[in-house]
Amino acid sequence: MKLIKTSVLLALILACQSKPEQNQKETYSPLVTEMYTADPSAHVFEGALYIYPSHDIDGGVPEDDLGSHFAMRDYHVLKMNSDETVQDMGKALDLDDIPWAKKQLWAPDIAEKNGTYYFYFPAKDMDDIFRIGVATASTPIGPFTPEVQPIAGAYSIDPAVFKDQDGSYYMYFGGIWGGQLQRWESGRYRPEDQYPNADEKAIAPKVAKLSEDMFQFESAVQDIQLLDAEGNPLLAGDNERRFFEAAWMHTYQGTYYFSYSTGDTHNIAYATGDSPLGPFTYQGVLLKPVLGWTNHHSIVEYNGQWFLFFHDSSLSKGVTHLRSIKKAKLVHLPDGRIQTIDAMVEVAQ
Ligand code: FUB
Repeated sequence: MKLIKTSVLLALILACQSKPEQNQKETYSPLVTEMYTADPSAHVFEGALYIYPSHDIDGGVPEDDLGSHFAMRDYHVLKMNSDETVQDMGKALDLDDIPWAKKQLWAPDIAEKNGTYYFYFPAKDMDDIFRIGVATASTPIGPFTPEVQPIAGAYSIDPAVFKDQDGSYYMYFGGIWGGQLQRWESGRYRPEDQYPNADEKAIAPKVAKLSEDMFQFESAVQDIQLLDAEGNPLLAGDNERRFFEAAWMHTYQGTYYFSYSTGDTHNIAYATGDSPLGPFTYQGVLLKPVLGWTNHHSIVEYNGQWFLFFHDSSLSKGVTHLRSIKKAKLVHLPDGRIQTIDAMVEVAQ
């Protein structure tokens, strides 16, 4: 009995001491080399793992702080084979087929309900305002048929759709700077960028519950509260921790994990809470900066293993808007934290 107690105590001490840092730096390879892919949203459908990325191209648009050089025009669906290689299942949606969209098909996501696949994507409309649209298909690989109008009340970029245990679906979205979230702080679109002062509350990511038919918002758009350990909101000047873009939600052992990119400080950070609507308490960095400016990820459990999908610019030797998706094993530590991954690579020019 005493021996059992001692070993349990030892295991507890080790668990408490386990650092969220990875012990060894691993190298990760691009999963697709025939084209550039980014912003991978991974999901398991019909027992297989599918990835819904942005399809990066060189659109010849000069680089600026608004991300105009991310000039994507279509989406492809990828499927992971049993040997963990990835195959391109072909083009699933083209800009030319979306009546309301003018340019910039950025990070998408997808959800399945009753055998229909709802593909959510941001694009700039004819007035250069980012909106979020939806397209449907009867299979996970499409092709997807877009609705003629974007989702009413949805704006900015990077939709991430999460199905909760009770069958409700929530969309998380938003991105500052080129993602235009700062232009919606009054509740309506204003073309001027309005940012809070550094000592004021940071601009919040947004969440809304999806309607039964998955085509609309059932609830009003809500701010996601991101708090520090003392329960104070993260501030606009806290660039290392505040939300920038690339929201994702997953649950693990009953806890809701809201993860996101910190943008100009290039981390994928995460915060935890007890409900899909938050509030969420900041916990740390799960993916350190990668080669390239953007950092964007998804987290999925497949065949009993947790995976982090992310991208970097290693295949293009550092070109910001020509990225490639990668994957890493993600480890939830016994104390609820996530082990930090360092996937930075050096590339000879
Ligand atoms: O791919 C275009 C944009 O870059 C995404 O929407 C952002 O999250 C960033 O990855």
